[in-house]
Amino acid sequence: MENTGPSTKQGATFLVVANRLPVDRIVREDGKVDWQTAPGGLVTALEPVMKQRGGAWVGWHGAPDEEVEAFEHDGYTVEPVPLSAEEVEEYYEGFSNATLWPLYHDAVAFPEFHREWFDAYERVNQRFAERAAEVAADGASVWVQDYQLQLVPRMLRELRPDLNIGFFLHIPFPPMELFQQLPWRRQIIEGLLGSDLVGFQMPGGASNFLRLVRRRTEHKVDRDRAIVKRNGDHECVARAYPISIDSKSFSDLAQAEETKAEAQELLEELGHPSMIVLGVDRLDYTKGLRQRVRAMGELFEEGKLDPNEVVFLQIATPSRERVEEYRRLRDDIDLLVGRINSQIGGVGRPPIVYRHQSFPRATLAAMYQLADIMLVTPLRDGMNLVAKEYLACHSGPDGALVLSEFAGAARELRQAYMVNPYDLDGMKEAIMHAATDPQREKRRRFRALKKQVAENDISKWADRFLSDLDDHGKGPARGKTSADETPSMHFVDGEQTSQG
Ligand code: ADQ
Repeated sequence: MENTGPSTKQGATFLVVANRLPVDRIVREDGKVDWQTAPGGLVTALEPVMKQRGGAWVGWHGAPDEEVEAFEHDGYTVEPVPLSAEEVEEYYEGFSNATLWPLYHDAVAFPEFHREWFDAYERVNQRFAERAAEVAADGASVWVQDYQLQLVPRMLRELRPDLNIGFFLHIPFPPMELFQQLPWRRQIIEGLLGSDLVGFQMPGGASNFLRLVRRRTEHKVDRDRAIVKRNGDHECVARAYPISIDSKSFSDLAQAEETKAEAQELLEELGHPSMIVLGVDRLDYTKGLRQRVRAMGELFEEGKLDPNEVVFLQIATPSRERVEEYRRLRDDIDLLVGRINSQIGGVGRPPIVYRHQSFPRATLAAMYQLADIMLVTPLRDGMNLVAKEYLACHSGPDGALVLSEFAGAARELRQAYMVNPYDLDGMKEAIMHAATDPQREKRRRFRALKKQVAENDISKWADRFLSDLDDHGKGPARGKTSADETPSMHFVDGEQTSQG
């Protein structure tokens, strides 16, 4: 991948615009200010892209009521956008995480609709658009990220019609029947239509979106694109680009001597069990933790898994703790794990080792190395990078991935042991299947899965998206080619689903 976007005096020729910067500003106990990598899938995915391409990353720095100057970081410019405490509450915790997040994830929690939250969302989106407009060079490519910023593409196009504007949604795009609940559905669709290219994790997301455009707006839809008639026509192409990870750097990390030593220490701490079952998630109700812990608890209770031999290690990163649903989930999991451990455990190590904390990437890699079975069982997930990280890091030939049908990753990782996380008995069966499958069969599945992740990494994903953006964009920095020259499908196969 060439370095297409250094910052210049005239502005950056490549920009990422995301709610959060890849680094959080933290103030240490001694008052010293420091920056540390922000957790979450978006940063894991985009940081390597940015390091390679250079340019500018526009986003919030994670601390409210604070203006921070732009600075250089890892070869690109960080452009912090300020948010007030009230905006964090209404735009971020409110509209983004208590309205859009549950609505886009099959309404697995009840979405709340408040007009003042949307007002804040609009105001903050405008601020992001203005900052991007200020720092982008003529004809630059701007890549807007995720559900917090869906109004930015249109706002940005109005400010800077010369730019190539791409948008990528990291979470599912819901079916029309659900999306239509949203009182501000028209603004969101029009916001996204400001893009030259809108990317989704799944083909179903792209078709859900185009169906809405056809039914709910006056714009024409032709195959995979909407023809938007406003301020001069433009075409907005909608396609699937399943995201991945920097596979090589994860597998190198897992192979490093320090990581292997850390894995040995961990094994010691766990008392050398004969089987380690692992879960790694942000503590989020979409990740299916309640169901997973119950399934494992029942397997221990019924004696199908021996607590002296098997340990279930569940890591949950604290997340969105000021949102009510998340606090409730945290309490539920604490209670559930406590109950199971007190009923089943002996005096030694408990059957469920639960850690509610964030770990350095090297420690996660050590855990992935050790895990005989990886449980990834979300109720709904755009992709789920943890599944791919496990496959990149686990080097033994006998790993096993138990994967929810409702994770985007299930579409590519077909050799996983698939589960419907709502079906507790089915999930227990799949876990036992993974635990008892003959070695030959396990190895066959695992080899195929590892190959998939090694061959489809994050740079392939970014290159595909950005080269399509170059093809469809209209800025003078990139030549426009005939849309018909580009193959219209970029996903693994052409199957269409109703979920995005
Ligand atoms: P997330 O919902 O954040 O991402 P996921 O894709 O699983 O979900 O990424 C989580 C990231 O956080 C992983 O890189 C993982 O290693 C890291 N992480 C998890 N637990 C951790 C811990 N205890 N300590 C440190 N790091 C931890 C959103 C969408 C996903 C989509 C991604 C990328 O919801 O569906 O895959 O964006 O598009």
